[in-house]
Amino acid sequence: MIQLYQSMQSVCSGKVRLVLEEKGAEYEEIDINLQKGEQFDPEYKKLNPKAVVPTIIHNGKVIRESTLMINYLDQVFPNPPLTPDAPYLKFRMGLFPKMMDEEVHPAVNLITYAVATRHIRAANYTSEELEAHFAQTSDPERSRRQRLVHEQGPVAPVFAWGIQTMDKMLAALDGALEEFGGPWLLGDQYTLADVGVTNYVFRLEALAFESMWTENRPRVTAWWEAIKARPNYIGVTSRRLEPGAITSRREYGAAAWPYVEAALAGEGR
Ligand SMILES: N[C@@H](CCC(=O)N[C@@H](CS)C(=O)NCC(=O)O)C(=O)O
Repeated sequence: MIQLYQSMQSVCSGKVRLVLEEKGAEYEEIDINLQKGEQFDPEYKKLNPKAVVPTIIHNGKVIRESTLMINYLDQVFPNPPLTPDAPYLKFRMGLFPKMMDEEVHPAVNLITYAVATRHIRAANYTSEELEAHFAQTSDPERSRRQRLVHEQGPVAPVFAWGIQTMDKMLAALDGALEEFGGPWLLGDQYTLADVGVTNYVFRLEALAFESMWTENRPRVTAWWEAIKARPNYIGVTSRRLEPGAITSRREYGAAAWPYVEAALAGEGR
């Protein structure tokens, strides 16, 4: 049995659940409440010194970093395989997590914070508690940006960068679907490339930003419908939380949509 330290709405935890569901592996979810700062608990930091989720324990070993983790799980549970055999496809698969880890993950954090999290935090925390939260982060640059969008919301120029980065990700999905002919990003085989991007697209949908692909990217629209129809899609959130249950973010997202349109039109570039 695998222990998965996670948060139901975290994109990185979602990647891991998608793989565990695809493999039919048994796992126990242990929630780390990120809003309450449980990731900074000294006991948890012994498992994950960066104070982030997810972390898994498998056969007494601690495994962290979601991209490395899903590769590990694909080897530990070989069926169905989620890595192509052909070297070129393996290389193409690797470009996706590189883009997610380096560009898309910081962008999605920022967008979510600017659109929704700031309202949730403002309603539930005193200014002293918020200050304490910003102060204890393990990544000062991320904290600086969060503080900025906490104060300014989607008006902050960095929000446009976040949206343009997500648009670049959607263009990369579209490019792969065109090159390999679908239905999955690398063609016939559903792979870790599909797994690794699913939660980022899910987040855009949870913020009611799906027009970013439904309006002009029919290949991405068809891929996304196929992704949602897969049995492992239950892992995108958690078996305990239906994907459709995340509705409050859509209201916040609808209010922010004019800023998304402005960013897509090139303002703030
Ligand atoms: N590189 C790490 C990133 C993990 C990460 O950023 N996790 C977020 C949730 S998606 C988190 O725990 N954030 C808590 C915080 O920043 O305080 C991975 O892929 O596992």
